[in-house]
Amino acid sequence: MSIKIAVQKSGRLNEDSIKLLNDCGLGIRNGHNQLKSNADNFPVEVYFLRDDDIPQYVEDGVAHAGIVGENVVFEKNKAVEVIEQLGFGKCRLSIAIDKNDQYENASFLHNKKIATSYPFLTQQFLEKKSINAEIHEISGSVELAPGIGLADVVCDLVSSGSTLFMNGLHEVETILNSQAVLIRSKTLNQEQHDILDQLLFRVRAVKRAKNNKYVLLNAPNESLEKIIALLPGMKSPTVLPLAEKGWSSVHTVLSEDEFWEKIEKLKAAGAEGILVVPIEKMIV
Ligand code: PRT
Ligand code: ZN
Repeated sequence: MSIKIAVQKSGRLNEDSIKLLNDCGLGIRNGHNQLKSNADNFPVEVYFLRDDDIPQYVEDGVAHAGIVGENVVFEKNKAVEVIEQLGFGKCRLSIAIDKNDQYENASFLHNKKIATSYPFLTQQFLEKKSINAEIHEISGSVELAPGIGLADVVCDLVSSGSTLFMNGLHEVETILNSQAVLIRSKTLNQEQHDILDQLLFRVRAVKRAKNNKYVLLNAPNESLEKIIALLPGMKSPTVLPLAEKGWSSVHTVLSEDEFWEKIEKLKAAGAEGILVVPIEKMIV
């Protein structure tokens, strides 16, 4: 018994998806020229597909799980379960208009022609705002549509914003914030469910590790109390005596979000020789 997981064959999510599976210990080789690859150490077959097709395969149970952008999952609106956000492939689906136009609210879009590859999500947004507009579906290079007279505005994915900028457009409204997610079929039997749960456990350990750093520092014993009060640790920080009398080494785990702020405070409290080390897996 094994499960099938669909990932993007080539494109923006391909590398990070395979890296995540490999960080989970699966031993997958890249599938640029192949349809599938078997994991070395885990009962999983990885299928390489166009990202747009992944929700349908997972709905049908042809693939038991998949890695795909939330933007695609919600646009395709298939009966699949989103079970984990994966922290890569971050972007947003936004409305953008000519940089010289003024935008106060969504009523600007009344009777406009909107070019997009996301007709379902765009329509949903327009309905929520009670706007009547014409949606013109195109499959690529949406940002060119206003310039060639195909549409007045666009609804497209944005990450840095430079594509919009280079085409004389500015972003006025975000419809959806998106990142890659793990999706699951609703047709799994108990055994498939259990295999996917094991994988999910590993995915969470890898994600947690990526968001945390192992920190070691030296401190004079009289500063210890102040320093320990600043530190969370997995349970509480480890404190070990140094060979030099009156000094200790303190070990702890800090999350990426609070990292720089905490380091400043630790230095101010008397910490020296601070080492920061990446964590490979983190099981709590
Ligand atoms: O061949 P296949 O159908 O599998 O791939 P694809 O061409 O449909 O998708 P691909 O590889 O371009 O993107 C896959 C997924 O990556 C998307 O569905 C999103 O979930 C995610 N993602 C993250 C992005 C971006 N960032 C992104 N910036 N997808 C597309 N873009 C495009 C956007 O469409 C626009 O053309 O990049 C341009 C904007 O980028 P900035 O940085 O200039 O704002
Ligand atoms: Zn696609």
